[in-house]
Amino acid sequence: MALLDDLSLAVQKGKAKDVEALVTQGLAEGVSAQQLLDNGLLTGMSILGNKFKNNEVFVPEVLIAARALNRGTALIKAKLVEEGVEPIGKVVIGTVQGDLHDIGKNLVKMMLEGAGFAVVDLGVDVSPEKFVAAVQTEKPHVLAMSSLLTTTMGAQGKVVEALSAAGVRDAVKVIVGGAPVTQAFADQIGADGYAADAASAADVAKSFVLAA
Ligand code: B1M
Repeated sequence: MALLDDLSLAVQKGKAKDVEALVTQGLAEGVSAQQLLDNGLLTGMSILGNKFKNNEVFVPEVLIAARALNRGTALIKAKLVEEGVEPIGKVVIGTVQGDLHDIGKNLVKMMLEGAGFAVVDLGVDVSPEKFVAAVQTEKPHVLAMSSLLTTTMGAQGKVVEALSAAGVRDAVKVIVGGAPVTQAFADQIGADGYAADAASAADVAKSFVLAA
């Protein structure tokens, strides 16, 4: 579909206004939010990601593209999140210390909100202390952590340890994810759940709340 190709291209070029216009147009024409996300926005980022890997583009281009992508997902979120629904539970979410990647984390947040959760977003580069403090004050059902770097995924384990040290490990279910994270890694650090993608993260969080 031409609109989805144009959307992918607009993300790659970091054209935020074009991204906004194309997403708005797509929604008005009845293109599903999922299609706009998977076949437009994320396709664009995936193509750019390969160029980044091959040193054909560099950090500034990727950063500008990420901002454009986030403008698009904000519009989609408005479509996905139902109005006036009572939250089914609360989630605290963040990207771990040392890690600035937030596109995947934002998608997980969006899916959680779409599934009816109230979400407290701590942002990126979140220290174990900050995660623990948020669990103590917000009292969420689920703590969700994202990590995109092999060098930062270990910080997820540090957060689990910090929760235990603070005596609040049993007060919350911990879900981890992000490109380098696996079920085996989640088991190794003592997380309660792992999800490979944003939609599955929402399913796992829901299963914890429904089982409680
Ligand atoms: Co970065 N980067 N980056 N980067 N970057 C990667 C991750 C990399 C794979 C690129 C590469 O070299 N091939 C590589 C990591 C290598 C590794 O560790 N294995 C890398 C690197 C090396 C770096 C720097 C070190 C580069 C440098 O400075 N030399 C640097 C680190 C900065 C830091 O964090 N301290 C860096 C910087 C950046 C930018 C700032 C430029 C930018 C981030 C902008 C932003 O996020 N606002 C950026 C980007 C955009 C990427 C790529 C291109 C795209 C990542 C992305 O957003 N994907 C990425 C290459 C790639 O993936 N092709 C790359 C789309 C997103 C939807 O996917 O986040 O995986 P993802 O989320 C998925 C799942 O993982 C899952 O759900 C989502 C899909 O539904 N998921 C969860 C995520 N979190 C979850 C949590 C859950 C459950 C599921 O439960 C709680």
